[in-house]
Amino acid sequence: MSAKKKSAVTYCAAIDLGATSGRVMLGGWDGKRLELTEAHRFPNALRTMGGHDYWDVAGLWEQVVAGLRKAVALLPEGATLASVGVDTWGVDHVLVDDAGRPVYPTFAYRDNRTQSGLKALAADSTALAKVYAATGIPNVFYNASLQLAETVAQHPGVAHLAKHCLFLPDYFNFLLSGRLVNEVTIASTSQLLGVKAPVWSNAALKHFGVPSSWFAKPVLAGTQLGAVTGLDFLQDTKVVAVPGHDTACAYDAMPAAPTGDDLFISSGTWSLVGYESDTPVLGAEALAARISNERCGDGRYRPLTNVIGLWLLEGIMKDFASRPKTDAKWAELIAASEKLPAPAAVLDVADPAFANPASMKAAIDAQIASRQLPQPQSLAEYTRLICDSLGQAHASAKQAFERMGGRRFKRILMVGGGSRNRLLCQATANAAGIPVVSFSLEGSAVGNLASQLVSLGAVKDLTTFRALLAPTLSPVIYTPKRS
Ligand code: LFR
Repeated sequence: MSAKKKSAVTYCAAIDLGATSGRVMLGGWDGKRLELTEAHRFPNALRTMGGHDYWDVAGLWEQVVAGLRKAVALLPEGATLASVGVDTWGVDHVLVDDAGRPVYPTFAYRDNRTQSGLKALAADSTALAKVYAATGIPNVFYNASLQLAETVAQHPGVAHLAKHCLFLPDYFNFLLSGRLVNEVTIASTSQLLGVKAPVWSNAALKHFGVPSSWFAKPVLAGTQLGAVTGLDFLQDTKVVAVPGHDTACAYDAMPAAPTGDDLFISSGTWSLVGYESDTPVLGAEALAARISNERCGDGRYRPLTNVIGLWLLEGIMKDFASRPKTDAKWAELIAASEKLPAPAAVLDVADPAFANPASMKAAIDAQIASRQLPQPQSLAEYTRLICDSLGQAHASAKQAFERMGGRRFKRILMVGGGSRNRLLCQATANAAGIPVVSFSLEGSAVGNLASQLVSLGAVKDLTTFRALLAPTLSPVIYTPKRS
């Protein structure tokens, strides 16, 4: 037995990469309470070259290493980092050879290369229904299935050159541990994983022409991949394959009632509206409502709808030189928007023109002109219109889930950046007619840490973690109001 006294606090690092920002969070768990410290935060953006959009994967890795160094520097004297885990946005991937060397660039999911595949599948209702029945994932422009189909069609040689398809968290896990593993939550964003059992769907792989040899049977979240290799400042730190998908992590962090009548919104660049379930929601109506049956870390389902989210607000800000640059200015903008009357009509936020426009203002104005709606005159008016439109879209998703999933939701739990936006929370409560409980929580990072703590045996299970987390939070409750 080691003579060293074991620290009463378990320290883990969550590497949480989002499409517009990334962070490394240090979590300290004393058996009852999670202390979160932001070790490192950095901006992220897709890079455009020659008319295509890519991720700077090497740049992200550099930030991950810088963040881990800072996390270690924050540890109290004598303490060590027990483990690290990585979560990222969904669908994007690195094709590697047997040694893990990338053989193809990593495109960003907003790149337009999937447009023709998207339209072709949308036009073939038989194939669409077959793919949905096989995978439980609807036809969305960013799907890894469409991306990989385009890669293989454009460059057939890649089918031989590449030996593994690693989704981004899988790839960072490889850089940390040397293990080439696919994790289940991130695999489930691809539209290539089976919806019945969490194994790759031959029907989907065949439909998209993607080699099945690229994928290994996905591991459940919480699987330990061994010690960090190759970073001299980390000794005996384990790499845990946490839920690799940031949305799965955010859902894990929800201090949900065990009765199952909470609807979840992880509100960030996207608004991910959904819930946890033992069964998927399938069929023609679910496909028409674009319900994605993604997986939880333990293999259960997260039926959810992907609403465009704060991407709209982030986009409109770029078009206004007067955009707020400090927290105080943000608060002023939100206060000014709150005072405005509710807009006469909301935006159709599912408009494909909002996916990756050169100017979000121009895209919004075009919809407004075509529907002959009143033209917003100021940034406050756009902000109000966007938040009310998102609130309405959240409420529509709730209704769809109640109808199809046979549930009745009593509350909406909100985490992520948008949970700090009063206007958005109130608009959601008003449109949905039930309270919104907002947690101002870095949901993905907390869920990432929860998975590590359970894997290390520092917490019994996720239910226990949620029960211990809930009383340590200070939620804000928004009750529905008539505007
Ligand atoms: C959110 C998210 C969504 C996914 C989108 C694209 O960050 O992971 O869940 O649909 O990004 O991957």
